[in-house]
Amino acid sequence: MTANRGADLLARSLRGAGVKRIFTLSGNHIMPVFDAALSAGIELLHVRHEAAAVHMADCYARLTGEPGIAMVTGGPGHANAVSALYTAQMSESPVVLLSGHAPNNQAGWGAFQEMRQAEMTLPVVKAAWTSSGPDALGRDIALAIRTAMSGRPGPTHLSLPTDALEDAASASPAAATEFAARPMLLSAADAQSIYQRLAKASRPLILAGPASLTRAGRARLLALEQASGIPVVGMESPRGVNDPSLGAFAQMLAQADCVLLLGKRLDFTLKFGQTPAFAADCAFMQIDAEDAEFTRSRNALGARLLAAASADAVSALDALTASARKGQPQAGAWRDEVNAAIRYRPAAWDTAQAREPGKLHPVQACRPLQALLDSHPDSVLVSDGGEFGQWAQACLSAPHRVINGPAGAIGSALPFALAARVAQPEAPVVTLMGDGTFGFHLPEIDTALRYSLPFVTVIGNDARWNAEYQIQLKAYGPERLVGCELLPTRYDLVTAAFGGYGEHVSTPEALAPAITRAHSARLPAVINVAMEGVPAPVVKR
Ligand SMILES: Cc1ncc(C[n+]2csc(CCOP(=O)(O)OP(=O)(O)O)c2C)c(N)n1
Ligand SMILES: [Mg+2]
Repeated sequence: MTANRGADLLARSLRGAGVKRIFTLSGNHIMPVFDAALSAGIELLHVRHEAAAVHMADCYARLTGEPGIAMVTGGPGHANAVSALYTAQMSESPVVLLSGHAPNNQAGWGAFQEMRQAEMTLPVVKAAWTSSGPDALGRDIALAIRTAMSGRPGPTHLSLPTDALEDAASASPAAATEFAARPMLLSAADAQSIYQRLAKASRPLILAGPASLTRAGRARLLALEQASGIPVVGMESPRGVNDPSLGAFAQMLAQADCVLLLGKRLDFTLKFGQTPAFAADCAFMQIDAEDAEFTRSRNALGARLLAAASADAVSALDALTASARKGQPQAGAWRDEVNAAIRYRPAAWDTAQAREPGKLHPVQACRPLQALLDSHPDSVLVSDGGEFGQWAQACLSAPHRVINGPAGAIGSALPFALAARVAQPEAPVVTLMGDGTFGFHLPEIDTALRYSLPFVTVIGNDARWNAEYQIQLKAYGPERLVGCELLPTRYDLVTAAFGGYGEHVSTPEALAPAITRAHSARLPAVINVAMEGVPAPVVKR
């Protein structure tokens, strides 16, 4: 077997760029890459559904700051992976999806699983294309990674025709510099004028987007807040201004007189900048890597958009912090008020109880996990969506936090948990999701066992798709509930059947000891909590 196939060029280029692992599911088209990865020393972590591979690459990227690489087979394997790209796109996560593809020399013939893959992917990625041949693969993978990491980070896609992978390649692997993100710097003049306008305002706010909500990103947000005295708030929830993890923040947002959108899109999460979410005379400025965002904001705000400057979020944060450090921070009363609102949780939560016997209230199902999260400086909190996810995000915090993000898609949390463990081999990984959500990627328990990836999952089991049930209740009334009921399935027993650790909890006192046992088991662990299905919290003071 020749060791300089296109597949070898691809694998060596990846390894040369520091890529150590690929999240994947096998298939005919990509077997040359499996073979080449073996020689190149790249670990293949193989999963049970292609979307899970993409979700894992997404979480891995968010936690490590490295690109997350997923690889799937052509046609149906590729199609299965596409849905998960939307979560990565909306969370601004640098994922590269590599998909096998029918050979170029059979293009249009009706080849096995031939499909217009790049076109199918385009709406959910920054760039997508099909490699032209073996010698292009080094350059292609470098461009795919560089594009994913630069500007507003996000997914890219490269389709890999089988003849490109199998035919001999004569090109050298792409150099490490070809993979490196290209910074988009904020000019010192823009930084200075934007900062001065903010400093003149009475109630300024800086809003950052999902890319800034990694642990390193949050450290940058804090540095800017401390240097400027201006509140800096990151937003990554599909619930937007009503994100329960931001407490009563919406009430402060409505009082702001000058808002800087720093890599934060002016989209549905911000109610498009309109009243009553914002004061009618609130001024806006925007720093973004994508000109299309300025157009979007101008359409929504007109003359209220005072300034627009191009830069990536990291560069902008650093430049603004440098500007802020040249002067005195603002007096902190407004900042303290905003932060107190964000921390606010109703006192009634401390005594919240389920009305039905044999069930826990969501607060009771979440809060006992905080002790485990507090036990390590690198612990990871993973939360999915649905009503239970909102309670989890409102009740718990951790040094690393990974949520489903503005995509609002459910199902990613279990694959996220596995990837979190890969990224953080020692720290507790705590995952919370609803019972409906758990069903999406349940067989990844098997993957977790194969790779010895322990974590603790709490399932808030209310035996329904409660988020949608609550919509029906509110919009159509209790007589018109349809299509949202599930069974009170014992997901702990399902987990145990795979070989993982399972417990069922139906009283509040039983949860804390169950968490301790689940953590000590050093297995993928699922605590199935019988939970009352209540609406997600909307926090107001
Ligand atoms: C991929 C995807 N499918 C469907 C939805 C719509 N949806 C949002 S939350 C939800 C219910 C989730 O149920 P569960 O995981 O049990 O959590 P619960 O709301 O019951 O706490 C559904 C169906 C979605 N957001 N994403
Ligand atoms: Mg549910």
